[in-house]
Amino acid sequence: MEDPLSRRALITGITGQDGSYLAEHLLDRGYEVWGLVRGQANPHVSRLRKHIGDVQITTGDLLDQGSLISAVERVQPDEVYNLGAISYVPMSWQQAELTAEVTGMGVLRTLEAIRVVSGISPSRTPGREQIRFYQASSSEMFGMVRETPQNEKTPFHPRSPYGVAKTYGHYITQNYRESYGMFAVSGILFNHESPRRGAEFVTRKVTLGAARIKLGLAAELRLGNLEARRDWGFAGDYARAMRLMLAQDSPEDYVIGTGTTQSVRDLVEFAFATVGLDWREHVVLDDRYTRPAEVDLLCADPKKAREQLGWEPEVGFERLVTMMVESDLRLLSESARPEDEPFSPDHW
Ligand code: NDP
Ligand code: GDR
Repeated sequence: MEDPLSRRALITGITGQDGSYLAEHLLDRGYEVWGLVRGQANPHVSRLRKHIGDVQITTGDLLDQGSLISAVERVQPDEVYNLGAISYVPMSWQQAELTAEVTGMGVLRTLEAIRVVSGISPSRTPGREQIRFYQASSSEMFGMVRETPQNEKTPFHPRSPYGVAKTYGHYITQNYRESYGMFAVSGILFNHESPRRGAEFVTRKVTLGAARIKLGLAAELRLGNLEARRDWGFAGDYARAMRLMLAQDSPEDYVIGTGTTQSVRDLVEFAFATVGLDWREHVVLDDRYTRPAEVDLLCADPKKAREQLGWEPEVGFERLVTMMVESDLRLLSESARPEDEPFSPDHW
């Protein structure tokens, strides 16, 4: 494999939470980093540029095969990380077809772009210096699980159109590896969070909610199912795992998580206690936030990643939540007027 210091990466979904952490990590390792960005004037690009100056941008959309071929042709990457998706699970019931197109078929289109640009066919397999492909698979594929913790061999039973689309993306990645000999891998990542997490996801909704209530900007926080359990880790740790998967000698899939699990109730209790509040005085249960089909319990078995990649998470649940609450208190305190608040409180 080439010297990692001279490698070039193309990241779809670079304007999202994971895209920003992965871009930082790869730049730190000496990579040249390109981001695929959709739209004429994507408002998220200025936020990305503000934090990470050295990323180069090329346009394209996971819905448009030609644009992906052009992007791969232009960038000539050594590695492609497909992080782009409709990633918010409730949205996938509201826009099930679009979710299938972006989150599912977008994977096929990205693999096809690599295959076409590399001239790969059943009779012409890739050479040693082929483009390596990472697919952002998800613990949502496990869905209704019958065994815990979950590892690479646990069967899938997705519970949302998002989970179904991710399962297609996972299998088509495996299929391109088996059909064409491509270096194509999936990281089955469990929930990972950070101060950059979108405000619609439960961790950030809770840390922003606790900070707002603490600062007198709100009185209550409305939530759905408090009993769901997740394996929550820190997004910065998970970006390291993505690169490691592409740096192996052979292409394999890996489960990435902390191996611990907490309920939404635990999350709320801890976040509110961090700012000296009793959550029971502020949290209101609201049916609008419950889902047609829930994933009750997720907990990773990251043994393979630990043993083969040497990967370990560095940030635990309490440090993660504290980091997010402190960041939100700072952001809200720095906002001069309510309309300057960093994110809208209600994404539903
Ligand atoms: P985000 O929702 O923060 O980011 C999603 C990204 O996808 C954005 O950059 C968005 O760009 C881009 N995107 C959306 N639609 C398209 C499209 N049609 N064409 C190109 N790009 C598009 O997600 P995360 O960063 O949290 O997650 C990254 C990936 O990892 C996703 O695929 C997610 O499903 C998966 N994943 C995430 C986990 C987590 O806990 N965070 C766990 C397991 C998997 P735009 O600026 O244009 O909106
Ligand atoms: P998830 O994350 O669906 O696991 O998908 P999310 O934070 O949205 O939900 C986690 C759990 O919290 C419960 N919940 C609520 N969730 C939200 N968003 N808002 C609420 O008010 C609320 N109340 C309770 C949910 O029911 C659920 O059980 C995330 C995404 O990043 C996916 O893209 C990724 O693949 C998976 O993590 C792994």
